[in-house]
Amino acid sequence: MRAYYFDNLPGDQRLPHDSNPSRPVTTELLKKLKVETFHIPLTDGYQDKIDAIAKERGYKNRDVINISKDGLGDAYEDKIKMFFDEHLHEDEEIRFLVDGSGYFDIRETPTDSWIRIAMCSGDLLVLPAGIYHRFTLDEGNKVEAMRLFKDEPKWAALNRSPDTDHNVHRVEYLKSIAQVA
Ligand code: KMT
Ligand code: NI
Repeated sequence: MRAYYFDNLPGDQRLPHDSNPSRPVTTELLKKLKVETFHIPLTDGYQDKIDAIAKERGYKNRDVINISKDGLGDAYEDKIKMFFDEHLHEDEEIRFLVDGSGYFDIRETPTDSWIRIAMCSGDLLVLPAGIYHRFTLDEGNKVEAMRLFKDEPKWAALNRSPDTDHNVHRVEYLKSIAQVA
């Protein structure tokens, strides 16, 4: 897992969009934004480690999604577009990459800059409810991701709009990261 500021240049979303020189983002900054990352090597027993995290954090359900042309078939183009539309969820988004690699872009507050998180297999990412983000495959064109859910899968993506700025989960998120002066 590596994080850096997105360069904001036009071009294929699957390219790294790193800056020259790169502007790295630390796990401490991600933590301030309530974004958590873990790495669980895909060696023997990794499933037990996932189970332990899931138990500790109360993630009750899970599934695996294969994001690739083969995995998504006719839905491929639509899904790729949908994932890259800036959105929020009313619940945490928890993803563990079982195979492949891809990018999660998250919005920094208060700058509204994009931070790109480059994820490889074995990386686990927890995005808080209410954070604006998007996802894209990289040039490898394949991600197999385990999606963990706290309760019933509730994966409505709310695309960013003036309305979502007032969404209660958005407002709570902003409160949760506010600095005490
Ligand atoms: C989402 O909601 O942003 C996603 O599920 C992205 C695909 S999971 C790697
Ligand atoms: Ni999402």
